[in-house]
Formats: sequence, structure tokens, C-alpha cells
Amino acid sequence: MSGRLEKLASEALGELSGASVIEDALQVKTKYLGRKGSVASLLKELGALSPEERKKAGEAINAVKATLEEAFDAKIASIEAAGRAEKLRNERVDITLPGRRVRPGRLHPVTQVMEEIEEIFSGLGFDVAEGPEVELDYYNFEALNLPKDHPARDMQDTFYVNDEVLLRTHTSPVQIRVMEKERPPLRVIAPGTVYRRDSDITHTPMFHQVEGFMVDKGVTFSNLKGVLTHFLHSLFGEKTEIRFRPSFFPFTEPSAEIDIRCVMCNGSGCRVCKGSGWLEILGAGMIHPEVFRSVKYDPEEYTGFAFGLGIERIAMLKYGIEDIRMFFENDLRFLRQF
Ligand code: 2NL
Repeated sequence: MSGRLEKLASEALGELSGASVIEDALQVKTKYLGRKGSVASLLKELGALSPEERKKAGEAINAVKATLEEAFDAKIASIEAAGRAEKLRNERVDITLPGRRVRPGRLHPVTQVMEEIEEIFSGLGFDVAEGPEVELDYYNFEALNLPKDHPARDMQDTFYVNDEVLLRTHTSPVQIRVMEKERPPLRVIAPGTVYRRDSDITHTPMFHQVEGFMVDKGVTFSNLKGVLTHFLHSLFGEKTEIRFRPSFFPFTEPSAEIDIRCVMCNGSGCRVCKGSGWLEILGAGMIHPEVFRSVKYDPEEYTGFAFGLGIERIAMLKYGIEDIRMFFENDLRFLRQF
């Protein structure tokens, strides 16, 4: 009996050490300690023994049974512990990794310049007006002293919808609509999107403009000079040199173009100012009597000045951008710089 018991114990422990999952360990446990297992059948044999031998063998079997139970339970506990450790290793999160940064958005450089211009003119008491981008030929051209056969219409290649309807080529029609509806005194700027059939490194078919005008009794060219000088000094710095040159527009008389000292070379001559030392920034003039007649103002009673400028051009000069198309490519590496 004692030889068989020893063999049983060593076989059980051998099989147990080969088990690597709980199911295998439980199977070995049932095989030896279960109701129909090896230990149970040994116990059944005790009946055939004498009372003395039965006591001795019974104690020996129970001792082996206790040893095996302990060994099985320890093995199962160790398999479970290894499983938990493995699970923890796999599910580990590195909480020291930095989080993903959310960058703040910002205004488009064209919008930034537009708002800066609006603030300067607000400070001078100008109101802001808006109007349709799909406009009547009448408001875009006729009312501005540009009749249908006028050669100056070719200066700004126009997108036509039909004979009478077009995409506005400037924001002047907004100002005509304001004058039609209201009476002087008026101080208004009209910022917005305009369209011309043109495309190269300094022209896009859609761009932005701010026009402005002031009408009252006794408005003079002096007022034009004062307002636009203040505007350019606010936008480019008080020390910026300014030059007024005679020019021509069909809707103003007299007309002027206004230059500032080249912001790139400070006047010594460079590629940006094409060697002249000056940059053309504004077109302006005293509103033509024919324009006043279109809106039923008496040109003997009222005078006024008007001006216009392109926003992209200002933004290009302010930030040293060489290609206007950069503004409309929506490349974040470009836009995040402003
Ligand atoms: C330029 C020139 C200019 C105006 C725009 C204007 C508007 C009305 C009446 C008279 Cl309603 N004039 N606008 C006047 C002179 C020049 O713009 O070079 N723009 C980029």
C-alpha cells in the first residue's frame, strides 16, 4: 500500500507541474482527488484490511490527500496570479505621455487687416455699409459715370451673369446705394469681396476691397488729404512718408493716387517697389458731379471725396508675402503665421 501511495503522489505532482492553464490543473485534481479518483479508490480498499493496518493505511492516505490538496490549490492560485499579472501588463497606460494639444484658431490675415482698417475709420466717425456681390450693371458702372461704351470698363474685366447683372468689380455700388437712400452728411466705408477676370501672382479672380467716402457741404481736397494721411499713418506707422500723385478715375475729379515709402527697402529701390522707392496704396479723388446727379444730390450744394484700396495688397506689404494666391490655398502652415 505505501509503495502505491508514493507512486500515486509522485505521478500526481508530476502531472500537476505540467499544467499551465487552470483547466488542466483542475482536470488533474479531479483525476486524483475527485469522487471517483485514485485516492477515493485506495480508500475503498481499506475495508479489506485488518483494523490495525486500516488505521495506519488510512492515516497515510489522508496525509497524501492533504499534501496533494495543498499542492493543487497552490498551483491554481499561481496560475491565476500569473494571468492577472499578464492582463495588467497588456492593459498598462503610460499616463506620463503629454496630451494632444488643441491649437486656438485665428482670423484670416485678410480679415485681420480689414478689421484694422475698419477700426481706424470708426475712430473718425465713419459707418460700415455692406451690399450685394451680385450687382446690377447700373450700380457697378452706369451710376459711377461709366456708360456702356466707356473704354474704362475694359480696365477691370468683368464677370457678367447677363446683360444687366454682374459680379461687382469694386464696392463702389454699395456707396451708390447708401447715397440713394440717405442724405448728407455721410461718412461711410464699404469693405467686401469683389471679382475681376484676372489671375497671376498679384491678382486673383476674387479679392477684397475697402472703399470709403465722405459727403457734406464744403468737403474739400484738404479733408481728403487729412483723412487719408491719418489713415496711412495709423496703418503703417506715424513716420511713414506719403506722396500724392495726380491720376484719373471716371468717378472722381480731380483724382489722385497715394503712395507710401517702400516698406521693404525704405526708398533705396527694390523688387517690390520696382526700383521706384514708393508703393501705390490708395486711389482717391473728389466725387464727380455726374455721380452726384445719379443719386440726385445737387453738385452745387454738396461736395465729397472717395477712395478705394485692395486688402490683399496691403496684407502682402505688411507681412512681406510675395504671392497673393497664398491667401486662398488654406494651407495651415501659412495661415498660422499671422
Ligand atoms: C483704386 C481706386 C477708387 C473710388 C475708388 C468712388 C466711389 C464712389 C464715387 C466716387 Cl460711390 N469714387 N470710389 C474713387 C477713387 C478711387 O479706387 O485704386 N481702388 C483699388
